Formats: sequence, C-alpha cells, structure tokens
Amino acid sequence: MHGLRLNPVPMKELFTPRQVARAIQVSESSVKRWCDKGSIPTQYTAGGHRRIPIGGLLAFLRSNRHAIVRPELLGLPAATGQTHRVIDRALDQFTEAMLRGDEELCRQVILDLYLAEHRVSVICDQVLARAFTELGDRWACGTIEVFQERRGCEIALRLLRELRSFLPAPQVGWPTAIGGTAAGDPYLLATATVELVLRDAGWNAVSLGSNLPFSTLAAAIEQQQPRLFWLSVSCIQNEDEFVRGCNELHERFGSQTAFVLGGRALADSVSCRIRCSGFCNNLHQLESFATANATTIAASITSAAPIADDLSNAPVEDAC
Ligand code: B12
Repeated sequence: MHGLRLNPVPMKELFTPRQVARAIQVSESSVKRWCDKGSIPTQYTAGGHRRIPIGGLLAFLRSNRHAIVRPELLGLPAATGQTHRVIDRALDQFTEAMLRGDEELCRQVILDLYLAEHRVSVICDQVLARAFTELGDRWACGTIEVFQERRGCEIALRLLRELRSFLPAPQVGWPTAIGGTAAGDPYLLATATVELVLRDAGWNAVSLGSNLPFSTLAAAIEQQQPRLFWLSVSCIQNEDEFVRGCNELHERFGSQTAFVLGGRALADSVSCRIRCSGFCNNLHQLESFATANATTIAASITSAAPIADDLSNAPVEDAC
C-alpha cells in the first residue's frame, strides 16, 4: 500500500507479527492477515518472514483507532495509546514535563496526539511551538533556568526525529523540498517541524539545518533542484543583507522552485521587500499549501503572496 520505499527500515528496527499481536492483544494470524492484505506495511526477511516497521504499524493503529495494550513491547512509553488527549491539556502536560526534563512523558503526550489522529502540523503548531513560547516567556521573566530551556530543545529535537521515523518514508515520485535557516539564525526546531509537516504531506523534504550562508543555500538548490525551498526565519542579523540574499536566490532559482518563508522574525517591514512564492505564519498554512500544490506548485506560483489557509483556490496577490 505504500508503494516503493526509498529506504527500507533496517531489520533490527522491525517487529515480528507475534510481537505486534502481543502488544495490541489480537491473534498472530490477524496480524499476518493484515500484513498480507497490505493494511500493515510489511518487509520480508531473506527467508520470507514478515517484519513490521513501527511507523507503518502506528499509521495502521491510528487510522483504525486500535488500542495499544502493551506499548512497552514496541519500545513505546508505558501508557501510550491509552489516554485520549485534547490539545490544551496536552499542551499543559507537555510544557510542565519539558520543564522537569521528563522526556518519557513528553514522548507519550506527543505519541498519544499522533495516535489520536491529530495532524503533525497541529501537534507542532499547537503543542510544541506554544510550549516553547511559554518556556521563552518564563526564561525572560527569570522563573526558569537556561538549562531547562536548552534541555527542552534537546528533548524536542529527539521527539521530532522519532516522529519523522514513524512517517512513511518518501517514495519515488514525491516532489523534493529543502530548506533551513540563514546565517546568524541558530534556531533548529522550527525548520525541523517544517520538514516533518512537508513529509506528512507527501513531500521528500529534508531540512538542511541552521545557520546556513546564502552561498551554500544556493549550492544546495543547484544540486538538489527542489520543487520547494523554505526558509525558517527566527532572527535576522542584518536586514539588508538578509533581503538581498533572499532576493538573489529567488532571482536565480525562482522560476523552477517555489520559495516559502515563515517564522517569527518575518516582520512586515522585511517581508514586503522579499520576493518569494509565499509567507506562512504557521505549519497549518504550509500544510494546506503543500498538500494542494504537491504536483503543481512550481508552475503555479511565481509572485510573493501571504499564504491563505485554503490556498488551492486562493488568488496569488502582492504581499505588500
Ligand atoms: C529555544 C530558543 C532559543 C535557542 C534555540 C536553540 C536551537 N538550537 O534551536 C537558543 C539558545 C539558540 C536561543 C538564543 C537566543 N534567544 Co531564544 N528562544 C528560544 C525559544 C524558547 C523557542 C524557539 C523555538 O524553537 N520554538 C519552537 C518552534 C517550533 O516554534 P517557532 O519558532 O515559533 O516556529 C513556529 C512558527 O513561527 C512557524 N515557522 C517558523 N519557521 C517557519 C518556516 C516556514 C516555512 C513555515 C511555514 C512556518 C514556520 O511554525 C513553527 C511551528 O508553529 C524562543 C521563545 C519563543 N517565543 O519562540 C526564545 C526567543 C525567540 N529567544 C529570545 C532571545 C532574547 C534569545 C537570545 C538573544 C538570548 C541571549 N541573550 O542569548 C539568543 C539570540 C540568538 C540569536 N542569534 O538570535 C527571545 C526573542 C525576543 C525578541 N523579541 O526577539 C525569545 C522570544 C524568548 C523570550 N520570550 O524572550 N533561543
């Protein structure tokens, strides 16, 4: 059902039908039947035995609303899949757990949201980013230590990588997207969330990381020839240089590659000087845009516009 995978999951990270059956408390033959029907993505050993990657299994359990009775057998936090999480409660729990450095609870909250079929964009916009806003505010007021913020970032990065490993691997034919942050911008989390949301929307997306000079961003676009390039903008060292760098990239590659910018440092005074395909305030907007335009994006967008929630029919207008 998932077609040709570019990267099969290494055999040691796979579960047997028996392990899965015990974790979700169904018969082993049911699991095997789901494998053979293609409902659960399955890999096969050289000897023809079924092996199940956790990502595909979670996607199956998620869409079938199947409980995980013994999550620990799948390497998941003990109570995963047993609590119905609503976003606001999840946000409070996640924030407090992050401040305490309770990584297992953070992991459980995020996995529960994922299993409860919340979109990755919603998890990142409504829980992760809001938790970090709270963290930043408390840091600014001096009520938490710097190490709590740094530790929170480490936890969040590990969780995002784990969530990434659960999403279906990019398949042949998915459009390519790359992006990151420009020189002087050390913020890693936002660009990692953009990558995740685009992957969830069927893009072969790769974040290049943070602090990237425009010359190397140009080299990356030249080599990879992506259909979409994103820049996450959390701080700008020098506005004029930043605007010039963006516009030079767009001038050079904008006819083949859609340019999407987002992030807290994109004030109107900056964005109205930048030529790109669109600006997003959040990942939900990006997701609508990327889903609607997965096949036509490069051809359809050539002038700067704020990205509307439903872009598929939205006219492309001037941003300023
Ligand atoms: C973590 C953090 C850091 C870490 C980052 C570590 C890392 N490796 O990433 C480090 C330690 C580097 C750092 C440093 C500093 N920080 Co800081 N930091 C934060 C904090 C707490 C979280 C930022 C974050 O990652 N959030 C999580 C991500 C997922 O959310 P997000 O960035 O909001 O992104 C969302 C949207 O903007 C959007 N988005 C973002 N990019 C894109 C791109 C696209 C294409 C799309 C579609 C969407 C999109 O989607 C995301 C999800 O919803 C913020 C607090 C805050 N309010 O954000 C302060 C904050 C930004 N930092 C602040 C400050 C003051 C600093 C320092 C100056 C502190 C110091 N004295 O050294 C330095 C400056 C560093 C620099 N060169 O600019 C202030 C900025 C105040 C201001 N008005 O500018 C803040 C707001 C804290 C506060 N409340 O005062 N910081």
